[in-house]
Amino acid sequence: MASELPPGITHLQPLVEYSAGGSEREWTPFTKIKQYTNAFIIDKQEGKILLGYKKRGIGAGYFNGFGGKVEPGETPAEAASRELQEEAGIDAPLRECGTLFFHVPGLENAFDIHIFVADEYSGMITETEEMRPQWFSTSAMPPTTQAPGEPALLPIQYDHMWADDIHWFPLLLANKKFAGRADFADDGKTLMKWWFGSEDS
Ligand code: 8OG
Repeated sequence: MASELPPGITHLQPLVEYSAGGSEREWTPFTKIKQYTNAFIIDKQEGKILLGYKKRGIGAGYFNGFGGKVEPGETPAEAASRELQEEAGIDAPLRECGTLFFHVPGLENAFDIHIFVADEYSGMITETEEMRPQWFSTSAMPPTTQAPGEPALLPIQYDHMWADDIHWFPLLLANKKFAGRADFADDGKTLMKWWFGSEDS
């Protein structure tokens, strides 16, 4: 069953609601939209996902995928590849798997974030001025066996991520196509209202 989409979501395929909250509130009006990207590497065989600890800018102190603004003349896919190279030093066959429409009152622009994923990469993962890359386990429990000398991978640290991420990461990890919206409070941290859906249930 298709749900009515929050304003700002332009997903073409029908979406089935996956997670929603703050339904007693209205969606915050916005005037302008800026395009952003966010890219994740998921190694299914080893059960791990590459995130980066953001050292500066919007979302500093959070773990996140690698991404940023789509520059004039770029497609979102081109911007995602550029940002992945700039922030983590790697290339990957990224495919778009979702969109996150993100709004903080007081900010002129709402964010239309194109989410990309790849299950392989080339190059050497490198810490940059903006991001410190780190692998996390994709299972809720840390793996019980590791290669000798390798530290155990932590599970995904949702309490050190944007507050909406816990509501759509399961769709990303399950390889689903998804779209959603998250509205934050003036503090830019407190999640007030959200809706996420995927193409199939
Ligand atoms: O250029 P800069 O790195 O500052 O761009 C901000 C990045 O943060 C961009 O990749 C989009 C991403 N981002 C938000 N909001 C949210 C959110 O709620 N969840 C996640 N995972 N990423 C977000 O701007």
